Amino acid sequence: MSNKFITIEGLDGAGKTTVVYRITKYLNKCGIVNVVTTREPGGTPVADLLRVLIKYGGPINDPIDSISELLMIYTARFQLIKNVIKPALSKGYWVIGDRYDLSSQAYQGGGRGVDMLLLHALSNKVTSILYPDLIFYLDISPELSISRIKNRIMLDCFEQESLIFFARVRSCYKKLASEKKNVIMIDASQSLEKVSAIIYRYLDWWLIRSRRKL
Ligand code: T5A
Repeated sequence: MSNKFITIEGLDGAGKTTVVYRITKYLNKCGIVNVVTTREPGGTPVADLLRVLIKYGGPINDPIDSISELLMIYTARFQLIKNVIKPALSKGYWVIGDRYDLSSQAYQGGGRGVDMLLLHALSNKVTSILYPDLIFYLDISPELSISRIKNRIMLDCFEQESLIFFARVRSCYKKLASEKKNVIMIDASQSLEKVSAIIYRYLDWWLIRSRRKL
């Protein structure tokens, strides 16, 4: 456990990308400059190719099955862990991840309803290799999620999903947040300033805790 692998989770539009940026700036302000950020799916040449397929689907005559989607997501994640996250952590860098394994459990497990045996096998494999030290789950309603993303020029497959789909994803996220260790659930319907202030407080606590363990 490095204490340096933090991931951000939540529905589309929850504010993950914004928070990853703010955490990085905050760590820099605290004198921590070696910070790598990741965004899933993606982050290596192979994972970025898969990101396009995962987000926009296959051609009309070859639509992507939900099991294939799951396998692609995990392929992308394994590439990212092996070629980016692990090497960064082993050099002593902090890694701030925009999505990680809880996303697959919430979207593919909760949203798509894929075969849970397969999902758990993949998830257990990934989390046994690397489990985040700290996870911020930004909780918003499906309605707020859709209202924050609806004006985008191009919506991906997930962003076009129904309220019911997002409700299933959220309820799975909330269940996971209550069961898993090191998950901090934050009401992300609050202003960005309030959400950031809560996260900075946790980071202060986390930094003190990490330094004591050195
Ligand atoms: N996926 C991914 C799976 O199904 N399974 C998986 O295992 C993985 C890893 C990725 C898609 O892939 C799926 C889920 C996703 O749909 P993506 O484009 O990377 O696609 O999508 P997201 O990761 O969801 O990124 P988004 O950009 O859609 O959402 P963010 O990053 O949560 O939100 P952000 O920071 O871009 O903010 C969105 C807008 O809201 C505002 C921001 O300013 C911005 O305009 N905002 C706030 N406004 C008011 N108050 C706040 N507190 C705000 N926070 C943000």
